[in-house]
Amino acid sequence: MEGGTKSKDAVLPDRYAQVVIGPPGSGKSTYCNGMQQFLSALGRKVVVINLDPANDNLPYDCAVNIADLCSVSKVMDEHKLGPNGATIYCMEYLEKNVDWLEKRLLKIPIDSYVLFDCPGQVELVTHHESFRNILEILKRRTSFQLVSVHLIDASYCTDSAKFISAVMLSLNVMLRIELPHVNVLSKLDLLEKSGQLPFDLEFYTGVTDLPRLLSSVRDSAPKSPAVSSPRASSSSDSLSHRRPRKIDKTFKALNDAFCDIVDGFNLVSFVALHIEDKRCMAHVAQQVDLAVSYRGPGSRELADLRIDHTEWIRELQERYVTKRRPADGEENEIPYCKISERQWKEITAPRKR
Ligand SMILES: Nc1nc2c(ncn2[C@@H]2O[C@H](COP(=O)(O)OP(=O)(O)O)[C@@H](O)[C@H]2O)c(=O)[nH]1
Ligand SMILES: [Mg+2]
Repeated sequence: MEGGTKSKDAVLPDRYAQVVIGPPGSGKSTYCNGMQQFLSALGRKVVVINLDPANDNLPYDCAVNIADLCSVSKVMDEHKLGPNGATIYCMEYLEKNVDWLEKRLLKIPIDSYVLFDCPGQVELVTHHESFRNILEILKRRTSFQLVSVHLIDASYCTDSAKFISAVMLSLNVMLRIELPHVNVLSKLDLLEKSGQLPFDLEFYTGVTDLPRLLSSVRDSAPKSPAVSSPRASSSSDSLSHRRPRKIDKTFKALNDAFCDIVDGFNLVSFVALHIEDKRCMAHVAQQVDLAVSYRGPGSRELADLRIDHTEWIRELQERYVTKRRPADGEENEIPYCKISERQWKEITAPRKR
């Protein structure tokens, strides 16, 4: 791996690390497990660090586990807090005791490739300072070259309003976290079960035309009658039926403004992932390497994949949306990945909760 000091404070060569974030249940721990196996098969020395104090059943062996310092269950018991409060408490505690983490990170061999499995509470990234401060300290003191990988459940695509909010969240996270960044639509295989997609997959991965998505939200929204309508004022009417037109107008203006911001930045796009699909994994790994110009074991092979983006998304559309599944092993073998299709499925199979 190529190295080099970043500043006069940094004494160690660069080490590369993915900061894996995303809402609870978006697949972060499963991703860390799969990515560890995948990159190891390409020759990287991959270690996983669990920074999620709510992670009870880890699917991987981790080099450092925040649970050895604090955990959500203990904090809930000791301080009579709910799960969200306890997670925030744990992050603040980790920030105060960041030397604990630093000491352990510095023991990890220099040529390792690190995956940080992070907590799922989005507000920790979007509104709270501790998590950001911890990353800052890591960058400064341990000379990690970080890239954030933000997982969003692909089932959001089935509901235009939810997808717009997921795009806004992704943009918010990108701007707050200020790292090279890759957005991932996870659990692609579940699209089959979540019902029909209003648009093609390419529309979502490319975030190509938010205004069109917005008009689909409006078309599907129930029309609200004017407040003066005698029926609307009856006590049995639901709140949405009594929503005045003025609010609809304000809501529309707000959504328009959101879409303008996302379009204006032109920053948000997604890479699609089904954890059991090795070619998806390779594509995500390739994009993550590109984001930080990683040069190390397997990076050339991944770069050589030469995946044509449009073709690839069409193939995924067929596999996961219009359901033309390849037979086991067909089309999915990657010559340089030493894990067979069968082994890969065993490693990554979704866990029963
Ligand atoms: N079908 C399917 N399930 C997945 C995939 N990735 C993760 N899961 C499942 O989603 C659930 C939540 O995953 P987990 O990694 O614990 O999410 P986290 O809370 O973000 O760490 C688990 O039951 C996983 O097995 C995927 O690509 N497809
Ligand atoms: Mg987890």
